[in-house]
Amino acid sequence: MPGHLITFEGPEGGGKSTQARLLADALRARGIEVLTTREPGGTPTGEIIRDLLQNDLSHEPLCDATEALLFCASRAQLCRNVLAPALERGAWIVLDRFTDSTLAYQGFGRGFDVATLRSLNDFATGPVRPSLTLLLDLPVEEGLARAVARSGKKDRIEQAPMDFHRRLRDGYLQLAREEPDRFAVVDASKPVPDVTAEIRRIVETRFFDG
Ligand code: T5A
Repeated sequence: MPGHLITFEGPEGGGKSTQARLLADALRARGIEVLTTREPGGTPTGEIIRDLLQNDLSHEPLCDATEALLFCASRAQLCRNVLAPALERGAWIVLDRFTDSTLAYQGFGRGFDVATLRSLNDFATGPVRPSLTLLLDLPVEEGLARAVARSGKKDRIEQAPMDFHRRLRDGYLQLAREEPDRFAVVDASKPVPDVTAEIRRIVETRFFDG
């Protein structure tokens, strides 16, 4: 596909939304067509799934398998209807969370078999793959404190025990070690301008010959 998909990943509160917006602005300033979106969500169906996943809409406990499948359902809709057509026409996409979130949260966090989740991801994404994944890494206590300071409460997944959050952070770092050509790990505990500068440096090196 002629376009590029850049994904932001990491534990809660790492600044993914903030940095995704800043990176999209910088790419647009170069005259590139850039689409920004998020998971779960990014389509009308995906946004309904997001509400279901985050806000206890059904008023019954979601079982872990349902949770995993709902994330993949939202992904399938986004890939087919938005990402693949945009990449085909040469656009760049800056995406707040993607397949690695399922491996980290549902795999390392909830304990599902990672190979099975990779198959589900492949089924959901079809040919769509990230060119670059920016892993915004920080201690989980710090990230959760930021997320709570912003919204005043924890959503359904943020309420999970600290062990869950520590496992998924370690899982992300393992995924990054396994695919060093795709992943770049960024220290997200630094101030916003420092994180932005590091991301610019990585993107320049990766796509614009430094
Ligand atoms: N999920 C998602 C799965 O379990 N499986 C999946 O397959 C997928 C796709 C999504 C939830 O779903 C889970 C993961 C999540 O639990 P969400 O609301 O999209 O939920 O939550 P997050 O993606 O975690 O996003 P957050 O909004 O919590 O955090 P961000 O986007 O990382 O951070 P951001 O930019 O919103 O910043 C948070 C706060 O910190 C400040 C910001 O101003 C803001 O107040 N901040 C900083 N403060 C100090 N220093 C910095 N460097 C800062 N950067 C930002």
